[in-house]
Amino acid sequence: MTAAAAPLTGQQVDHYPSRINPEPSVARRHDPVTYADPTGTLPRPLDAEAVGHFDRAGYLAIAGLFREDEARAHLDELARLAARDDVRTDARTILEADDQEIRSVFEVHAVSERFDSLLRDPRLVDAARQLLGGEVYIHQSRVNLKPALRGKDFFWHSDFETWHVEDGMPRMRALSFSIALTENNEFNGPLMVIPGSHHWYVACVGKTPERHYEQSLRRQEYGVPDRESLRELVERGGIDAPKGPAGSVVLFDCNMMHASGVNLSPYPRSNVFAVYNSVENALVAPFGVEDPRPSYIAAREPVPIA
Ligand code: 6CS
Ligand code: FE
Repeated sequence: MTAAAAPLTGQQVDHYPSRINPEPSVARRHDPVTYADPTGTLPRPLDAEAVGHFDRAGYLAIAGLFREDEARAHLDELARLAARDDVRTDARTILEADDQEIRSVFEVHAVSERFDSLLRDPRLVDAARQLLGGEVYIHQSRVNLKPALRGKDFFWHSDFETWHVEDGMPRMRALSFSIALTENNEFNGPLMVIPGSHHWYVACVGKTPERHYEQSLRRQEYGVPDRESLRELVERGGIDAPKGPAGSVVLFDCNMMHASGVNLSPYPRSNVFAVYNSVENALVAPFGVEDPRPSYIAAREPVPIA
C-alpha cells in the first residue's frame, strides 16, 4: 500500500500525508535513516556496528552514556523545577489529563541552565550530527515525569507523524534521545519500541482539530496508528524495552513507533527527551493544520548548536 504524495498549498510537497484519508495505510519511508557527512570532518563517536544497528533497528540503547551522579544532579534539578509555582503554571508545563500532576515540561533547556548544558552536551550532539550527516539544532526538549504508583502512559505513536502534520517537519532527518534520570526497569513504564518500524510510515485517520496539542500532550487521540498496522509492525519486528540504570540513554529515529505504559511500581521514572533535527530539514508550514504549534514545542529557527 502506498500513499501518493499530495501537492499542498505553496510549493511544499507532502511526502508523508496523514490524517487525510478515511482509511489508514502503511507505506515505505522515503528518506534515509542515516546520512553521510559530506565534509568528512565530523567526530564519529559511534562505531560502524552501532550505526548499522541504528539504521536497521531504528534505535540504540547506550548504557552509561551519562554517569549516575550526573543523572542524579539532573533529577535533583527536575525536583526543584517541579516544586516551583511559576513552573507549574507555565504554558510549557503539561499536567496530566485526570489529576494535577506534572506530566511534562517542554523547552526545558530554556527553563533551566543545567538542562541547557545537557542539551548541548557533545555526547548527545556529536552522535546526532554523525547520524544526521551535518549540523543539527534542538527541535524539542522536554522532561517527562512518571511518579511511583501513578505515572501515566503514552500510547503508540511515531513522533515524526505529529511533527510533520502539526509542526511542518518536511522529511525524516531528526532523532531523539531519551535520557533516563532514574533506573528504567520492566515495572516503571519504560520506553517500548518496535524494532524496524521506522522503515514504515503509518498514515493515521481523523482530521486534527485546531489547538490539538492542548489535549494531545496529555492524551493523544489523533495521530495514533490503527490496531491492524500496529499488529503488522510488531509481527515484523517484535517489541523491545531497553532497561538500564540512571544515565542510560535510548537514541531513536524520529519515525520509530514507540510507547510507554503506566507506572504501577513504587519506583519513580523520569527522563529527559532531547530532539535534534538537521539544519537542512527546518520546519515549513504544517501539513495538516492551519496554525503551527508554539515554538516551545517545535522550534522554528534552525540555529545550529555551537
Ligand atoms: O507531540 C509531540 O511533539 C510529542 N509527543 C509525544 C507523545 N512524543 C514525542 C513528542 O514530545
Ligand atoms: Fe513520542
